[in-house]
Amino acid sequence: MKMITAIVNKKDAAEVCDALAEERFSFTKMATTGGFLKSGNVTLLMGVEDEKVEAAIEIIRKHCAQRMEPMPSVVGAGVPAFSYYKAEVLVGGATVFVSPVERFEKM
Ligand code: 2BA
Repeated sequence: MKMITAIVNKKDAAEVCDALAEERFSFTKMATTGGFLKSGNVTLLMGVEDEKVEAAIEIIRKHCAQRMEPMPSVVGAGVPAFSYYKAEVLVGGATVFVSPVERFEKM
């Protein structure tokens, strides 16, 4: 079994979750915040059998779009505004980590 941790744009989250549920994947949806843009995104935790990992990733890939997002003028404490030379960043489609699961139990 693997744990898929998928960080998706909140604009794509509903569609991704519907598509995963339709294919009977189990997942936990968490409201998260990107460290750089400090705007909301959604993180999905999915315990997935090894042979279904690629299918899950394909669903995520299919439903997550790349988009340009505006950068805040100040991105951290003490950091001066620099949006005048880079006003937008390319975000997504999704950021996906696949990790081994040592043990899985439901009780
Ligand atoms: P954020 O941290 O808000 O980052 C949003 C986008 O800003 C990133 O898109 C990337 O294009 C840009 N960005 C991030 N850090 C940057 C930096 N230090 N300098 C310049 N540009 C930077 P994505 O790469 O598609 O990431 C989307 C979201 O996925 C991120 O939101 C973060 O929540 C998560 N993420 C991405 N890579 C990660 C990683 N290695 N570990 C944990 N979370 C990650």
